[in-house]
Amino acid sequence: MDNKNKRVIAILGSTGSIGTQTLQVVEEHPECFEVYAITANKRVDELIAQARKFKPEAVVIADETKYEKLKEALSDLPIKVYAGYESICQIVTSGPIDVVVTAMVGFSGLRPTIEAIKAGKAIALANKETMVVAGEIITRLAHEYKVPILPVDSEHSAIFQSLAGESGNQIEKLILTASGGPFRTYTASQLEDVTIEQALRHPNWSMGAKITIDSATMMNKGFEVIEAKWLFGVEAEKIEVVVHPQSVIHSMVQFTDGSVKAQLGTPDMRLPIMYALSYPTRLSSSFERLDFGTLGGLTFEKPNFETFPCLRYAYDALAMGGNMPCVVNAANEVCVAAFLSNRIKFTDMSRIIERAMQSADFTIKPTLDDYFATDTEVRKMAESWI
Ligand code: MN3
Repeated sequence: MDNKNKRVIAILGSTGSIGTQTLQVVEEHPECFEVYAITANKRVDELIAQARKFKPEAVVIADETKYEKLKEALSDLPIKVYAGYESICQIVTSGPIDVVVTAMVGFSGLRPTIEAIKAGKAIALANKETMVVAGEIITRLAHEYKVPILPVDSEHSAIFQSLAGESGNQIEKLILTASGGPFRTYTASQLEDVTIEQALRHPNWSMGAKITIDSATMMNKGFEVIEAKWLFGVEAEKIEVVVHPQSVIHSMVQFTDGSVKAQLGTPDMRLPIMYALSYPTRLSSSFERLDFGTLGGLTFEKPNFETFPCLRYAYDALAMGGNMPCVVNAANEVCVAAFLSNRIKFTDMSRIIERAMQSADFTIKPTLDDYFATDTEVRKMAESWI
């Protein structure tokens, strides 16, 4: 990549963990990237600071009550200011944008991602819920509009990197590594009394609150299995999860000759973000290196599906197909928010998700509208049980 070939990017969810790290990648290589648009949900002060620093063409705040403040704070700069969810869905279609980094949280990522694909924009996919909910539609649209979906999730980036140069070669198995989260060694009864603070203390990765809780329940890994199925076209039976507490191997691919390829690195999200944005080129970075001399052992163990039932529910949902992954996602979003606001216990989350799977209307061939209806229905249902 060179100056004449700057990639023009839009970052949805620029004030979140992935969003701010994406901007750090831009700072690392200003000659390669140009920020066209940034959007945030409601963190208006952070958005103002980012806009003043990176001077994008446009900024969008989803929370319309924050519009006046944002507009006022940027009034001395030639930056277009918009508000509302609809504006986010529109801004991604802007002509100059090459890549849309989808880094917002949850189901809300679905519509802007679809709009971006239909406008022919490459997707740097950080919002895994989009793939969990509607992987079938997203992959079909990406194929139809000839749009690449570049994984930002570290496991999927590792698989993507391991597959470089392997086109045409058969995959025997994808092996997703999991840190196991803060409660890896806990028993089911110990899990009953864990606190929000404990659940938010991830051993290796620094991430947003939603995904950190998902990591603690291992729902995150379950979602990554679903994400891997759609990104790489590999059936669930061929996707294995292995717990690897050091988070040095980010995931692996086993080929039909028995050979296994892995990608290793420090647990730093800027690495997969940068690879997604510069693909197929690798850019230099000042990030920390692995030091094998001091690394010590790498260990592996089987995941515990009894203690962490959310992982099992994700496999079950994938096997059932239809709108079932959407059901699990909606129930999970409600549960994580309820846990984070101290309204339910940690172990209530999996109980409510299981109940939602048993109670929701099942549709085997959902349309996009069906996904929205399922999401609304399940949220209402799960809220009523809390
Ligand atoms: Mn991940």
